[in-house]
Amino acid sequence: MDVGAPAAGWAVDGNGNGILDICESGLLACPADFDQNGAIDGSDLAQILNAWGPAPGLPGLDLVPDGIIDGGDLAVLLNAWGMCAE
Ligand SMILES: [Ca+2]
Ligand SMILES: [Ca+2]
Repeated sequence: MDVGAPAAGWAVDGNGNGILDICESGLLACPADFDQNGAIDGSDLAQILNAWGPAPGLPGLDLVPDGIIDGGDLAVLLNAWGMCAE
């Protein structure tokens, strides 16, 4: 297990730049805050729902990186629902 990988599913470099995606945004506590407004809310939920299904080009939205936006990704978002910890 690499340092900085809190769970196996998060240790993904989806855009291939050599930096784990979760380490890249500076919003480690809030990976599901897609619009980066400081809260996981309806607008973030809408992005998940709009992208629902196969999503090979959406590593940011694919919270459980398996190339598909599905219930697993939705669950991550819902579990983190609310204001983000800074
Ligand atoms: Ca948000
Ligand atoms: Ca997924």
